[in-house]
Amino acid sequence: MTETPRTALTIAGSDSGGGAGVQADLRTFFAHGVHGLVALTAVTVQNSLGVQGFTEIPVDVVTAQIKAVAGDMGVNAAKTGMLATADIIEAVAKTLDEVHIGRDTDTPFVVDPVAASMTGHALLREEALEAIRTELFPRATLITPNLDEVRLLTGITVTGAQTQRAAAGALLEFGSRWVLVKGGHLYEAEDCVDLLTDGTDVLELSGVRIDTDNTHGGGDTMASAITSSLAKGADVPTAVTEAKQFIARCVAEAYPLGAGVGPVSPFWRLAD
Ligand code: PXL
Repeated sequence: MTETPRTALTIAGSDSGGGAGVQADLRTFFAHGVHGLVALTAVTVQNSLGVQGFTEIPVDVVTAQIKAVAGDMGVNAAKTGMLATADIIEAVAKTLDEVHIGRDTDTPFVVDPVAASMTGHALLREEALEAIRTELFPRATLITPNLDEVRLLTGITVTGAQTQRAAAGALLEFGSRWVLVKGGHLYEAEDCVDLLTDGTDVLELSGVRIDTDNTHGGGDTMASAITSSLAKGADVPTAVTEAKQFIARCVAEAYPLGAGVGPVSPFWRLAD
């Protein structure tokens, strides 16, 4: 009989274009040999040119999905992406406590604090930022904001190594065990440095900047690659290091699709 694989749960929104959101998470979990479980929070209408709108899933349906899979199949690691509203965030936080997922349990929990699409379309109602800070961060094993999200969450504009450290310190105060401040577009034409810290250990993870216009789903793919490694039992520094190597290839092999921004691609992992 075939062995049951490790499982990872994504609590996130659907991208009709298939490159971000739960679609990015599922293809990343699959590429890691991890069985993906889904609690859908919202349905976005979008293509390569941008997000045209979204509608959220009723709160009780979101929490019922989490309880259904956690109770029967078991969850080895979980992540959140687009959560859309404060009501969904508060209900997800409460449900995660009930099913024993989060920083003080045996099941790691990654929070990717998705606030907007790359094209600037809001994916979170405004009042929900505070709920992310107070309800989700204290339950998180790791949070993975990009520089725009860092600015929204802390008011700090990261312009270099020093402000990146200051932002990491400010974010840790919200209560996650670890924070990864992704350097992203900070160092034009130079290596891109991500800062990972739990307040004691500080790791600077540098990666080569890859020149591509097709970066849709990059943040989601990074967070779900980390979640995949955590589901397989890696510790946080190992999971983030492995995910950085994974995402570098996904960005290098991103493909054009549609007239706008194409998706990063985990397909390389499956090639013979
Ligand atoms: O990449 C952030 C993101 C997350 N989730 C959904 C999205 C996007 C970006 O477009 O559509 C559903």
